[in-house]
Amino acid sequence: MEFYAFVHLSVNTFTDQEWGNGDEDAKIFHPDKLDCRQWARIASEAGMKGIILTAKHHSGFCLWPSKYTDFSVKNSPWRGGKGDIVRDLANACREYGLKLGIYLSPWDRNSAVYGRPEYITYFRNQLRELLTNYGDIFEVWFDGANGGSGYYGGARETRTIDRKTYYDGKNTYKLVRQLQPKAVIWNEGGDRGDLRWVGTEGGNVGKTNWSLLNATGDVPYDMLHYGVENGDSWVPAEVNTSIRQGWFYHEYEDSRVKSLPQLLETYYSSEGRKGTLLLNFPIDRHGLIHENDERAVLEFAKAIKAAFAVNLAGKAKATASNVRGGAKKFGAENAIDDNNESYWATDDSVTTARLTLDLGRPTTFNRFLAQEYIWLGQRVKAFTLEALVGGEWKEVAKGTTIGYKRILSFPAVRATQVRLTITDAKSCPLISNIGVFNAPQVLTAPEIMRNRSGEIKIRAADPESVVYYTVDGGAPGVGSKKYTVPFPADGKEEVRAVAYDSVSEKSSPISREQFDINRKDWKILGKPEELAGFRYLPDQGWLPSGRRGRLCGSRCNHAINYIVK
Ligand code: FUL
Repeated sequence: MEFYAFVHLSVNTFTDQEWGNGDEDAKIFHPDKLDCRQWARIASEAGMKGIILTAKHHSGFCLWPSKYTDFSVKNSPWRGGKGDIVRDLANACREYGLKLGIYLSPWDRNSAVYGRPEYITYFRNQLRELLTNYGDIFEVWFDGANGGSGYYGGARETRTIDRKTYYDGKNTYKLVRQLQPKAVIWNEGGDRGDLRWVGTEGGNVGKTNWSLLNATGDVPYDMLHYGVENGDSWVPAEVNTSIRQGWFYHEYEDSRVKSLPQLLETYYSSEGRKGTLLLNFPIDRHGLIHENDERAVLEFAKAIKAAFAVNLAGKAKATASNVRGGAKKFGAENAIDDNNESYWATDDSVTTARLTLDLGRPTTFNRFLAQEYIWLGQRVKAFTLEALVGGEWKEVAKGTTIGYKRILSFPAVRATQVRLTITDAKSCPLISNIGVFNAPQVLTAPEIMRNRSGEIKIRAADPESVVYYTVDGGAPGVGSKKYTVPFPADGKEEVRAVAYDSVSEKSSPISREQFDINRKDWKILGKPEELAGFRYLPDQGWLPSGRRGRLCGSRCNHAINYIVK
């Protein structure tokens, strides 16, 4: 699936909370412009392959009219209680050629029976509704957040469960297999599913990433994040993260949607490390993906498309140090034939091998992509990448696991040949695809910051961009000062900066920051008795008691927290 969407929507969208308590009034749920076709259109335009919906989050509120509870859309004013969001989304997904996935929170802060055996029956009844009434489901997501305080039918207490035994995962999974045999089950590692959590919601999985876990035993962070090299069960990593800080919509995050550089970093740290990427959109109170999120994801999709538009290895001449039985079927050229079903393979006993691509002429590139023929397992443990620059082999990158897809980024090199050396593998390597790309620089406006000691730091989104800046209010460009290291600037400053790609001769938008006198240079003016609106507390220093005034005189030894220049 590679890249697919998560959408979070529930009653707590309307209370501005990340987790609903379960005591919300269903009447607050009124996404007046809800349009699942908008979600599906955006997901499809972004190149995503499916959408997973929080059919029921921890609040217990159901986005479909479940027969088993009143706490659902049927008692909300939305569409007069006649609506069904799961149905709408199933239809929209069908229209846009996307797959539908279901998130059903095992923890239910509304249910009176949560924590008792009856709840498992309730939970499975709901699962059955979702897995029978809406067509094919590609993924079932069982959240790991489990037990705690809640409404619980009015009990308003804290309920804890033994997460290892309470849900009887084995039998719940049986139900999923029976109702949706093709669906994959995600969980946070406990009852092994088909996909695993990666131990963080930060948007990254380990650079070393094995798709294996052991079928039994605990799964600590390291196993979730890096997998288990010699594990006995196939449980690949799914990287789930949100396009904003929160999973649910909060208006105050409208201006904090992840930037292009942040999303690209997520991409290279998830899909680029053999994980799938499940990117969340918090649905807003109108029932829509906010325009800022839409803009961000489409810009991101465009940047990825541009980065991997042309495989510069596509027409190369491929040779290998060893080919299984010398057979054409396993020849090096299979790694660049644009067909993931064919692969380069070595003899059984050969676990170190080299594949060389002659690019025919000097070629500039900064990305390397490799894929193993994953149907026969994950094998590569370590590899290096070298480029023939000016007649000499130069190491440009190295990595550990490859798996389904590994992408390495490095400063652009201009070379006539490139070679992949597998230095260690669990058994003979099988490489189905290799790509060499020259990703255009990401030219977003550079970030300008000043640290506590007064130094200005400028950071371009792309480490290869050249940064030019001015401090006199003038427009920066080639010919202005070139930024190399942080520079001191204690006084009032206006810094403007631009990132520049010397190859394409393109520039980023200009960023501009105004700094006031640095804190460390703030001076104390006036005398303590002159302080208007401030109180001195011996243990806390000066605190504003309403409005700002002039502050303590320079002869005063009091600890001062608030100082006016
Ligand atoms: C977490 C939940 O607690 C969050 O609210 C969110 O649904 C996230 C995807 O999983 O564990």
